Amino acid sequence: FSIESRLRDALSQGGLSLAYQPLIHLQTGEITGFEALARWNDAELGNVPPTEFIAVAEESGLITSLGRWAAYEAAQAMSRWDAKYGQPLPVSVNVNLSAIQIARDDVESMFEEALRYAGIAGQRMTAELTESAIVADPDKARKWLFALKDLDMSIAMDDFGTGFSNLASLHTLPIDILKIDRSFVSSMLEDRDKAVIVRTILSLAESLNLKVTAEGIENQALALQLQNLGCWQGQGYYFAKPMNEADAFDYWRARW
Ligand code: G
Ligand code: G
Ligand code: MN
Ligand code: NA
Repeated sequence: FSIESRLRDALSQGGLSLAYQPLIHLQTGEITGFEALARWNDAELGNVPPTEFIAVAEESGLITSLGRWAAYEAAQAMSRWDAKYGQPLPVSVNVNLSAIQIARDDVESMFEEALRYAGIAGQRMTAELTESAIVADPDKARKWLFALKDLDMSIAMDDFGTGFSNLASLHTLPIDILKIDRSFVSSMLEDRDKAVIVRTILSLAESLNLKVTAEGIENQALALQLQNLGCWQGQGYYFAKPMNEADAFDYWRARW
């Protein structure tokens, strides 16, 4: 309860921030974008892990304002990077959506307003959602997913492989990217079963014409293996940890 009221204050007083983790094109090494990850450093509680405060936000209903804040903040960060660089950076930002947030809010107008407010093209923003967000209400999902496509946004399925997947929906809904969960990726070189799952997801994605991001790439051997398997994009501590807005810009600038 006390965490909830402190989170409410943090949301209204600018106490949250976003950290940005690079997304790397595995064949070229280029930085294609960043995943935006919420961070909360509270004066009394210290650094509260996102899994903890996201859960509190979902239980309390604060997830609607947290989600809106994240979409606006991510779009405005891009516009601040553009201003610093003098022209639009060729990168996109991935914003995470909670299934509970989606059920309660109009994410279509949220993104439309956030993009318009910051003056950012929709093609520079990707929505990350989990399978549960679709399973909960497939008809509603169809409507807002197509609405995000009308904004030129991309759609990524987060934590892919861990949830209940209706494989038909991958084909009938406008999903662009599968993010293979790091529980499969990080141990795929030692664990044959994990490697089989990763290869199966890659071949499923190829058949359905979807792009794949491998999460949890923690060393060079994994990066090379996924590159050899033809995986499109990678993310993980081997490339970079999530970093603040200024460091993310410098990271991009130094490699561009
Ligand atoms: O790196 P990390 O510990 O930041 O993230 C932990 C979890 O919190 C991840 O599953 C991530 O998707 C989730 N998360 C981080 N930021 C957000 C956010 O802005 N909105 C939602 N819904 N989830 C987030
Ligand atoms: O569920 P989601 O994919 O949004 O979660 C992203 C989370 O994964 C963040 O907490 C981020 O810090 C974490 N993460 C990113 N790269 C790695 C990695 O290489 N190894 C591990 N263990 N965690 C990672
Ligand atoms: Mn994610
Ligand atoms: Na994930």
